[in-house]
Amino acid sequence: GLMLAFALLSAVAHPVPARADNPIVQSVYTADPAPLVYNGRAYLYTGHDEDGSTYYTMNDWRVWSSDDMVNWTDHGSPLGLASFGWASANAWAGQAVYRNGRFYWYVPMTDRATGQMAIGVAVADSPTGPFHDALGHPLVENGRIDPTVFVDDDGQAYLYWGNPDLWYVKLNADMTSYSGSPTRIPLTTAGFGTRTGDPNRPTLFEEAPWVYKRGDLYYLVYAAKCCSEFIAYSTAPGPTGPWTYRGTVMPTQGGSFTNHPGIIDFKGNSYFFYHNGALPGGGGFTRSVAVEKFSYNPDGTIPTINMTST
Ligand code: FUB
Repeated sequence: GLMLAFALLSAVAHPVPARADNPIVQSVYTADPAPLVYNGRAYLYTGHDEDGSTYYTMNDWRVWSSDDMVNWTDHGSPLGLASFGWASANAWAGQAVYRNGRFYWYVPMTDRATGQMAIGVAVADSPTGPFHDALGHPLVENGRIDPTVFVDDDGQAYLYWGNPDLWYVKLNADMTSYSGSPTRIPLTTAGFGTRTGDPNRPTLFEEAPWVYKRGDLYYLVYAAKCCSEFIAYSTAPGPTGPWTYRGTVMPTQGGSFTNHPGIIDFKGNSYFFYHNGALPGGGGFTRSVAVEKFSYNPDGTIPTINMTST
């Protein structure tokens, strides 16, 4: 195992040995995993909690990759707040996608001009960057966080975001502009389950949406019911709904009051990415990303997935 890891890592530009077990990254605190499969390799885009944080202290994003889901290569920090001239703080949860030869990474940050969160987009020619601000201003000035991006089979791309509500907009083919106005997805209890005890939040949806399609079914996986969050999901016959609540993916576990999902298929298996507080010194603001292999049930439902116990 170790010799193989070093043999693999010696072939790459920035070899930083990563242990084969969870958490995936043990050299820094990471959060908000967003996996992407490109050209037979799994890329993992994450946030970065600064050491010793007692609130969200997040200034940059990180990229990691693997060809076996065991040995991970550190690609450093090809994107940060400093990449966006308009951003002042809070490098929170994003997602990267491949389209027409380029990589687009959607990330929320505080817009210095408004003091509110807004969503920016960075672009690169390689999955590991360097990324640069595609626009020089926010893509969506929405006071919201946690963008997830999905390109449907017909080529139409959608950008969704969350907390406290849930929205989407249709991206144009250039991936850096959109058509029409953002649309609010109705948070019905049939679609997103029932939360009790918070009149402002009648459903379980909290934040961290992750949208994808498998077969004919569209999946929306998300963090439910802060705090402490669990991971839940809904499905729909189309990318804009109507959504039906399907239950729990990952129970509340792991010593971080947030969790954040990302799902891919890779080399014939399905993988669920999440975060917790499992590293030494870990907690709600010093998180670490992890991954579990899983199999869909024959009817397409997602089984309950537990964190690697620590
Ligand atoms: O990492 C900062 C925020 O915490 C993310 O945007 C949320 O999804 C939660 O994980």
